[in-house]
Amino acid sequence: MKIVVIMPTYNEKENIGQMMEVLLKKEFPKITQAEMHLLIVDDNSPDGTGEIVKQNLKKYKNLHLLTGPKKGLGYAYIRGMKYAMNEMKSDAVIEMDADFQHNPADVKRLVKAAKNADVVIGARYIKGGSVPKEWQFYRKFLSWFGNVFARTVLFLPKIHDLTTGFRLTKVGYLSKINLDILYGKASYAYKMHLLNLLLKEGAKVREVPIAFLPRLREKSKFKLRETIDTFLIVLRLRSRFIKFALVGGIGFIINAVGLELFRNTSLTVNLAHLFPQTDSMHLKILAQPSFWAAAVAAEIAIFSNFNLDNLWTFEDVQIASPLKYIRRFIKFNLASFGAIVIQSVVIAVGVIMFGDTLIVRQLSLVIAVGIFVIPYNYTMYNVFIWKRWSLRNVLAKISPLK
Ligand SMILES: Nc1nc2c(ncn2[C@@H]2O[C@H](COP(=O)(O)OP(=O)(O)OP(=O)(O)O)[C@@H](O)[C@H]2O)c(=O)[nH]1
Ligand SMILES: [Mg+2]
Repeated sequence: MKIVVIMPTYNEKENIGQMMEVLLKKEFPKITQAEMHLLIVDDNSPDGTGEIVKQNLKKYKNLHLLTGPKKGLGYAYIRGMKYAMNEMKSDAVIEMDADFQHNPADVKRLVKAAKNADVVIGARYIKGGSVPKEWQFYRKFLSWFGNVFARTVLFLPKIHDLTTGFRLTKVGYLSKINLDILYGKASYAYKMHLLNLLLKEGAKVREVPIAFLPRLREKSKFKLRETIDTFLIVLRLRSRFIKFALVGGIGFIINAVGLELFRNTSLTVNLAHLFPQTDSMHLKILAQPSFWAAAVAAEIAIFSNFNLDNLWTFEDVQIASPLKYIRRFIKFNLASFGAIVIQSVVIAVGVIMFGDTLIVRQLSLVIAVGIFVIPYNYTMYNVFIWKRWSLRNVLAKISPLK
């Protein structure tokens, strides 16, 4: 197996000499299961980083240099990846920083983990991993929050570090990706999109804990703007989910207003009176007018959601024929029935425990929808109504969580 460590540099003259020496003389020889190469992608650094590398090309046969104009980190990596795949015929590439924030000794651990994985992530947010303790609170928080945000929005609960710069990727999967279309090439934000596409191709991922070390020499190129880019890319990759959420938000308002409107109608009060006020929990739930008001409000919201989702959220797989429309609307109702039951039960339990007040009803509704109904609905819509996902893949994603 031939593995190329791709290392972009911009003004790293204080680091690059030592980095080449540590990797090429000390660490690479320890790796026996692969033929290791170092490819430095220097964007014509004005401080002469490229010159330092050039002087060493003769000394090390597995050292390579690509130079070019400065366009941004992603562009540099993509140039390096194409070169490693097409010219060097590598079997895997490793993305790594030149400033010793990635410990050269960890390369060996990534290579070892690649034995039974297509992508190996040097993860900071798992047991044994860390970020620099020198970092200011805001940077620690942004990095941590960015990951939690991306994991939630992209629904990748099993992966703990989506934004790390230290990764190994097998060419078998990398070559399937059109690198030119990646978002965020001007910074490290491209990493989010790349990993997302690799996962869609079915790449098997393993995480290895790494300590992300403090930068000791030379200047940081960290820009807040690039972190914001990463957030925006996460949202862009989830535009369907955002539409779903907006449609759901409209449904939520219909729900909330409906709950109050229908609570005192003769319909819901009479329905509630059909059931005696007893100590039995089941009957007690049905004896609440709010239970029935919530159910009626939910049905109206369902009708609105179905139509808005069909016309907008799932526009690309829209249900057009009238017969199918009716069949799927019935199915949509069946799927939503679960949501109504969840919601009504949570609200009734809340009302019984804390009293039938506006605050209790509305808070119960927020909890019911926020925690249970949203993930349930999105899965149901994609699997059973608009049929974009297979049930098997969904189950594989959520269980068993390791
Ligand atoms: N070729 C190339 N390399 C770059 C560019 N920007 C950053 N790099 C390199 O990419 C790596 C990561 O950049 P850093 O400045 O360390 O970014 P960071 O790790 O987020 O920030 P610090 O924690 O402050 O170091 C380093 O090896 C840089 O030299 C660029 O535009 N072109
Ligand atoms: Mg750095």
